[in-house]
Amino acid sequence: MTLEEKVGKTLDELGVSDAASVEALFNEVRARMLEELDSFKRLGGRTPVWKPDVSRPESSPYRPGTTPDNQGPTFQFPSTRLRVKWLGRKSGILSSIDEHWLKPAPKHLKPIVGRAFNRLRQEAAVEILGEAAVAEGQAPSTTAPDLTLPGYRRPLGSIHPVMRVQREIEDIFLGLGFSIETGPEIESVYYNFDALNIPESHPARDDFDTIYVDAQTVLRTHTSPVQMRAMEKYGAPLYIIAPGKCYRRDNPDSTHSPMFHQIEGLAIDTDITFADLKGTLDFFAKKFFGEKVRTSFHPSFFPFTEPSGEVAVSCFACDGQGCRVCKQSGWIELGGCGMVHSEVLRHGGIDPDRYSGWAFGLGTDRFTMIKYDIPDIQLFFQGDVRFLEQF
Ligand code: FA5
Repeated sequence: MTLEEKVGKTLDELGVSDAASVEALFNEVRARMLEELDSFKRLGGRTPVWKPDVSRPESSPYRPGTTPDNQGPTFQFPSTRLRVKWLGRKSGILSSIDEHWLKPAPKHLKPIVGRAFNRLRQEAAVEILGEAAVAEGQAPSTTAPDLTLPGYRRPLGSIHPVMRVQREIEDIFLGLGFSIETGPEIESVYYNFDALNIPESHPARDDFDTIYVDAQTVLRTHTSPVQMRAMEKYGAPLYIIAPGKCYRRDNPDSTHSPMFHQIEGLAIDTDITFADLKGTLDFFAKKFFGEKVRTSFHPSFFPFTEPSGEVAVSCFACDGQGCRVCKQSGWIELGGCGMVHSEVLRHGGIDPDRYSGWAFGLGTDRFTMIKYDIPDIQLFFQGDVRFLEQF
């Protein structure tokens, strides 16, 4: 016999005639109640279930349901089912027990059944109503929102430090008459390598270093392809900077990130010399780091510039004496530079006998680390608000 059937019979019909059997019967009811509560909680009983009222047409924005005031859409909680089943006034299990076990109980059992019934009723109220209150406390309001309440204040973000530095660099070059140019991050092998005179045998083209989308497409490994796109688009004379994201198969460490930022600079005109490059970068470094800094150029190699160099700036923190910022060297490397290779000019449709140009590529993230004395590049990409809100 199921519990539901048992509570519909009298104690006499159930053959219960002494205190021990009454106790056992109520224990069975209690165990069942706790079991149902447990599975209700385990099965996500706190999630409200949309309960549309089918008496309203589908198109109605309000499909009132079971709320007493019948206003607005409603949700039904699994807890409602549990509450009705156990505590429902008409056909709830406790009402049935009252009706069939307590009221007709023989005189000698009545006080025992009464005590057991009261205990069960109290437990049911605490367990079932308590759980229902918790569940429904998390529910969306079923009444219309109060439009007179003040709104939520959303915390405003701030400009990311790398973007702040990028804009600072852009401003300096805009002041010199350069314009800002952008290019795609998903770039063709042609623009990323071939047009820049980077031969197929070059190690940078290896898929150990470059992220290939397919055989002819890469995530650009530097901002230099924008040089070529700008040459094709505008011809000479040309004065641009090209900021943006780059991607390499570099393992993340304190100075490397697989995604990082560069700023490319390109000037093409008649009679452009290495002295123009030196003068421009020296002016830029003084504007960015302070008037006291000096610049220094060392020979280097890039397939797309000839001659090529690395530019360094005397440490703005120790004035070249050697400190933590410059790792005791007195100098800070800023990036690569050089005179645009004649072959690259030719690929861009510019006559190298008439025009010459210089180019540079700076790591914006590294600049930001130097400027704000940030020890780990990873901090830029972890989205930790405690770090970001300091800028
Ligand atoms: C280049 O990418 C050249 N295209 C720069 C250039 C442009 C030279 C024009 C000449 C003319 P390089 O691989 O050295 O060069 O990168 C330039 C800067 O990007 C580095 O100095 C460094 O600051 C930054 N960089 C490179 N790889 C990473 C990385 N994984 N994480 C963070 N910054 C990086």
